[in-house]
Amino acid sequence: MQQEYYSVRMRAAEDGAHISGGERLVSAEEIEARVQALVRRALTHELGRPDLIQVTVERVLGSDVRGVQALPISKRPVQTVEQGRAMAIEELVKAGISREVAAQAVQWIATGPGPAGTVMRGALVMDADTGARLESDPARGVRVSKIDWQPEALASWQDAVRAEGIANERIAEALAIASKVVATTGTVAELCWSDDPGYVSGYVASSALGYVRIPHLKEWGSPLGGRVFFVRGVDVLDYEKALQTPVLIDAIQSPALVRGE
Ligand code: PML
Repeated sequence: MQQEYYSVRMRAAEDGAHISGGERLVSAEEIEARVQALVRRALTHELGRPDLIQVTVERVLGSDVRGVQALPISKRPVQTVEQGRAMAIEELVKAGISREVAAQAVQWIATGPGPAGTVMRGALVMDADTGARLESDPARGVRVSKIDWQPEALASWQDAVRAEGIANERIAEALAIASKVVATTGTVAELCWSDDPGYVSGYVASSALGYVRIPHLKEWGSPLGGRVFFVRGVDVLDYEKALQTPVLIDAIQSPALVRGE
């Protein structure tokens, strides 16, 4: 019998404002545990208890699941938010994004790209050359779903990066998303930092740069964060569909961690 997977998606909100979310792609045996973990994440978020938690479980055929290698991780040693944002712009320029567009993307995330300066539930899609925003629903943005690690690949990655203190769920999830979007959707580069007030790191990713971590991209306590996907020459509806194709991260690169930057 063909192997089946299940996409498990959670989103939590309070008064219509996004609080947290999560994506998994798991076997039937893992569904209950994953749903429980995602609901716990929603109920214990530092922004408070949501008034809405939506969990969706959807079957996915194994033949539709594509395997992708995790991007290698490196880190840039910045001390301040200003240095971090300047570094993010430099890395995006290296990835082929125009400097003006890179600066505009930083500005969007820093000021809240949703209606009236709020954070968005999904990511922004920006034309890498003109900076035009392309999401079909600019209030909501786009969401990457059906993404996870194959358990053995996750264990190898955790072993490879443990000594660096980054073998945690948040970074594993962000790395899986970045690896998927650059490998399978034609995304030129991604910029992301968290909207959690207690987490100030983020990254720039591209197929040539890998996953470049930047430890300071916002001030402690700020609820403003988000993701931008930079694209070139895509049909946005096809692009949004590609973000939903099922992917398992099934291999890591050697080295998984690039030191000495
Ligand atoms: C998020 O938690 O919302 C995104 C995480 C981005 C940073 C992950 C990292 O530290 O590399």
